Amino acid sequence: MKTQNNIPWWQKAVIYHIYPFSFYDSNNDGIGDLSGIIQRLNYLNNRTHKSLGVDAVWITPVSPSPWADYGYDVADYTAIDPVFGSMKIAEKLIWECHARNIKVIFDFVPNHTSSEHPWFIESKSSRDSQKHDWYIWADPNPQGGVPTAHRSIFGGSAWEFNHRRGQYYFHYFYKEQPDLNWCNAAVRKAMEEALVFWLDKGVDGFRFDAVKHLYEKFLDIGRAGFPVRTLDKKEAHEVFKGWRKILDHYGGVAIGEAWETNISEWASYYGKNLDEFHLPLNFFFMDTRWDAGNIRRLVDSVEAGLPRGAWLNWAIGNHDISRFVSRYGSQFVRLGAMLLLTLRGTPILYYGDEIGMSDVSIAPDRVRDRFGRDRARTPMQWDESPHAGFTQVEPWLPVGDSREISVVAQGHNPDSLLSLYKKLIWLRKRNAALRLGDYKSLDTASLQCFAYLRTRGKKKVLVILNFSSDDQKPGDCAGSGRGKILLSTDVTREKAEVEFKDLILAPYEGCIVDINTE
Ligand code: TEU
Ligand code: CA
Repeated sequence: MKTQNNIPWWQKAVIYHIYPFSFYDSNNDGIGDLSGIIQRLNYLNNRTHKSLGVDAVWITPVSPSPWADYGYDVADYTAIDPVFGSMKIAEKLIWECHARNIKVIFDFVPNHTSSEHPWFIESKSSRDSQKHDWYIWADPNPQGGVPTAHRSIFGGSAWEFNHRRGQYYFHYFYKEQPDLNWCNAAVRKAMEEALVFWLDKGVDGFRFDAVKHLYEKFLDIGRAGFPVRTLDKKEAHEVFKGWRKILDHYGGVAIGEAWETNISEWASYYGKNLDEFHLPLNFFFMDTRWDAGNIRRLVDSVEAGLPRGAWLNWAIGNHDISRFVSRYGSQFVRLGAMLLLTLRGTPILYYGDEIGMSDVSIAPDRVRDRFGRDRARTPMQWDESPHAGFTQVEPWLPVGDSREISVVAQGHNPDSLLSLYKKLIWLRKRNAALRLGDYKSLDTASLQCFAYLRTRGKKKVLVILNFSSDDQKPGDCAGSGRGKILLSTDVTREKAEVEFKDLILAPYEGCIVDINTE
């Protein structure tokens, strides 16, 4: 068996996903910033059980951007947007994180730049410009009009006309996000240089945005819909391998964002020889039925589809979709926490989910994102003061009700969701079976329960989750008669020895049970 020391840090980590606009505003301009993140690092991990205990932060883009897509339209890959801080503050952030054993993962947006990036400004200036082929340009079709009928995921045509060139450029996302031409070696090289720039600053990895769109194939003019993705294209895999080599050289993690619903397609991002992404993001919990049978089937099939030798990751929310509580209902919020933090694979926790933040409705005059994603990007609710302690001025997006849903309110309460998250994270940290053990699902007497074993050497931990609104008896599912309760979603439950046949789970209760096999 591998010793723990050979296991890369990102397999042992819990990652915390920060939307920087909304984490903490240090200078009272209504927008979160890097100094704000620094000021709140002790909340994330001060090396004691009083803090959340996360091991890494993934911060969505903080480079200069006109914010057509809130940072995902990058105008300079090797600088920091002044609203978020400066290069000096970014360096300080990296230093302060490392001082607390927190790794730093940046977001990297390779598929497209901002339409205000100097590369695009040069590219659109003329058909003879030096960067004329850095983006995807096409002539109007012979009848005039768009080259093909392809659509942008955000609505409308994927083609935008440019008068100077008398040509169209392609944008899979907003028209302010022209797609780079990845067939061009100069583009590939410029992007690699940007990666190395941040790695040399001490960044520990990247979450590579929208990687399934790097290359596309355009079908006939008349064909509507989205361009065909060309994952089967050798070039895409070569690019992923190139990034992976760079990351491996620095000991960093390469996380790939490809929102796949098909397990074998998702698995293909690991690479045939496990030489592409370390962690292709897992979206299988984002839009599914939240019941025991379905969740078990899903976890079992993702486990089965994982290439041998690869490592999983799990998440229950992100900045592109409705909050977990609003998607599945608040009754599942503790169960979701326990599931996320007891499965095999790196958990990725979206800021605010640890206190159960829900979607905030956005009045029409406050809308920021044209695609309707603001509701899950609202300011972190620190306390119950006027702007939830996030800022002292009107924040960039409205805040939710922070009377009960806040870090301070829940921090004082040992029964709160936040306290449960802390317990789960610290338990996972000290329990090798939970952190690294094998996974095996079990049949339970009640179909409303999902139970699984996590095993590492002699250490065995049983997790049982009751997805129903009634008491349930999971029965003798673990094949062993008894165990000791380590943690329940009802944190007041006595940490006693239990006979499995007698164990009764309350509605929506989950339990982690230590099984001593010695
Ligand atoms: O998202 C890519 C992506 O898959 C989205 O189009 C997703 O389908 C949509 O947001 C669902 O609501 C990434 C980022 O996460 C997203 O915030 C960016 O807008 C997008 O890339 C473009 O950079
Ligand atoms: Ca600010």
